[in-house]
Amino acid sequence: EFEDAGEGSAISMMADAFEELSDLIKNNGNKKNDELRLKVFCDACSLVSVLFGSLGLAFKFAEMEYTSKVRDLADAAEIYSTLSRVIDCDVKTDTVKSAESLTRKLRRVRQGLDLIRELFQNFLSTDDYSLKEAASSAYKQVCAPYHTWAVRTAVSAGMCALPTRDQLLLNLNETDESVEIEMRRYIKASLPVIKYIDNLYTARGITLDW
Ligand code: 1PZ
Repeated sequence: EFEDAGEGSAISMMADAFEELSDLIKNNGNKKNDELRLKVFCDACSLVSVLFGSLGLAFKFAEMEYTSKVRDLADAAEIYSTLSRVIDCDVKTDTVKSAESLTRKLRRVRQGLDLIRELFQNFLSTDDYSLKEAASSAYKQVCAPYHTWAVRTAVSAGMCALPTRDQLLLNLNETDESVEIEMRRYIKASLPVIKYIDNLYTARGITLDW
C-alpha cells in the first residue's frame, strides 16, 4: 500500500525513534547516566500517538490523556533540558507525586510506553490472542494497579470496542510479517528506555509503586 515518501509506517517510525533513544542511553553508559534530553524523549513519545488512530474512538480519552502529558513535558523542555532535571526540581520542591507535577506526568508516560511494549509482546505471543485479550492483559499488568476504579471500568468497557487483529493490521497498513518485525524492534528498544526512566526515580529514593 501507499505510504508517505521517505517515511516508514507508523510503527516503524516509532521503532526507529526508540532505537535512537536506546542508542543514546547506551552511548551515555560511562558518562553520568543522566543525560537523556527531554525534547528528544518527547519527540519519540509523541510518535506513539499515531497508534491511537488505529484503535477507534473508544480510546479517544486515553489518547488525550497520553498526548496532553507528553505535550506538557515537551513544553517544559526549554526550562528543563533533561529528564533528570525535571525530577531534581520536583524533588527539591517536594512535588514529585503532586497532581500536576512533571515528574508525575513522566511517570504516566513511562507507563504508557510500557503498556504498549507489553501489548505488542502479548500480540506476538500467539495468533489466537485477540487484540482485546492482548490489550486487556497488558493493561491489567502495567496500568490498572495505579488507576482508580472508575478509570479501570471505563477502560474495560472500551476494550470491547477495539478492532480485530486483522482490522488493526489494515488500519496500520501492515501485514502479519511486517508488524512482527516492527513490534519486536519497539519491544527491544523501549525496554532500556523504560529501565533508564525507572532508574532516574530509584536513584533519588523514589519508589515506583504509584
Ligand atoms: C492497540 C493498543 C491498545 C491499548 C489499549 C490501552 C488502553 C489504555 C487506556 C488507558 C486509559 C487511561 C485513562 C486515564 C488515566 C489517568 O487516571 C491516569 C492517571 O493520571 P494522573 O492522576 O497522574 O494525572 N493517567 C495515566 O495513567 C496516563 C496513562 C496513559 C496511558 C496511555 C496508553 C497509551 C498507549 C495506548 C496505545 C496506543
